[in-house]
Amino acid sequence: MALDPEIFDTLIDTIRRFVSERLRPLEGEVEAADAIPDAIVEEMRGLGLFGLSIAEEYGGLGLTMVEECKVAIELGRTTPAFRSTFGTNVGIGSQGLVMAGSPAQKAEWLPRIASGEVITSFALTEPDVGSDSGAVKTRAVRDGDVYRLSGTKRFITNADKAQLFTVMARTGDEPGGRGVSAFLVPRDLPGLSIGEPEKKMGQKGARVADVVFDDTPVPVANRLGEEGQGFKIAMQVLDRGRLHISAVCVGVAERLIADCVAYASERKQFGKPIAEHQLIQALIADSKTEAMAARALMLETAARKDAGENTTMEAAATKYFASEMVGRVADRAVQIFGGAGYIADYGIERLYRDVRLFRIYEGTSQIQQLIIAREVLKRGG
Ligand code: COS
Repeated sequence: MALDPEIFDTLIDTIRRFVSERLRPLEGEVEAADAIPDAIVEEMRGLGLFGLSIAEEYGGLGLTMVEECKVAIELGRTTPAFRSTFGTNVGIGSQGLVMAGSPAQKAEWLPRIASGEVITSFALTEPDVGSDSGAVKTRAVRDGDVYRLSGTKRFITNADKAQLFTVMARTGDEPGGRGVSAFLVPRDLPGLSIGEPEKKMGQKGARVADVVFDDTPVPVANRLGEEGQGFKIAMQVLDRGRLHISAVCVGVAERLIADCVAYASERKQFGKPIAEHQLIQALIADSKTEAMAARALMLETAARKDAGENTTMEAAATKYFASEMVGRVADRAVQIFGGAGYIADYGIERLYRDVRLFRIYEGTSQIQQLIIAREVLKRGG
């Protein structure tokens, strides 16, 4: 159920202030340290950001998809790593549990996920399994009251901090997704280890690492849904996550456009601000038009999801357009800033590197094209 509009407006105002007054001044520091300051994580807990998508009965804010996307736009106006801090709790780390968890599983974990006491991660990708996520190799072999998990998960966001993983592992011999089940795996189980955080192109401050299972005993009570449902759970989680990512893309694009307008109004060449040159105006107009289109598409798809429609295709189309859009907007921003766009102090080259990931994670642009085409061909238009 949607929040009272006045309460929601107050939430947005508070988050907007938090982003501009607390987060934006720390962007350089986060980049240099590749870490989010603890004090900021604590403030995020206080604002309820870890529980945006979790029902109020479990201590979350219980936002609708439209509301969550509007919050994600605000968080998009700063270094994306800030959003990743609580992003797994709001999205891919918690939603398998929200969608397929038993009342006992929800009662055990959701209140602590919503408060941010527990950080969650989503463990699907493996060294040999990326886009073809039905080909998961990590095995879960039933042994009495436990499943014994063995295998390696790769590029797992927030793995270094997570106390709970939603892990997709193969329980059956059926090929593809049908043999995959989902499990809630606490960090402290024996045989579970975390690799060193990877060095990445961008999004410094958001860490990814391997999660390795070596005969890890996971209680049968921790399975999400029935055996064989894990792939579908993962796909439904991603359908939802792709909308949230699209909203972040819109936020980053709007931030970049505002930065371009400020710079172009001040920077003078040929005796006048470059904003008065029509070729610069064309770059700004293209970015604005595309950002508006992505925002409209994203909000319409979110509203359809709230209305209970199947939005697999629409979410893929939204993520495809929004992530490619913000790539073009960032590229134009570097162009408008010229030499300054290539220099670290201005922050534009940092966002240019940061946004590159949006076209890859939660499904590459090519996977989104495939999902869109399959569905359109099935529907006949
Ligand atoms: N919602 C619910 N069910 C879904 C679904 C969705 N979005 N997508 C697929 N399924 C179901 C299908 O209906 C099918 O069910 P049946 O076996 O009952 O017929 C089953 O899952 C298998 O579907 P499909 O045959 O389409 O699976 P494919 O192996 O062809 O894979 C893609 C489909 C490529 C779309 C999927 O693997 C994918 O999204 N890959 C990208 C994963 C990704 O985003 N990774 C990023 C890392 S995680 S941050």
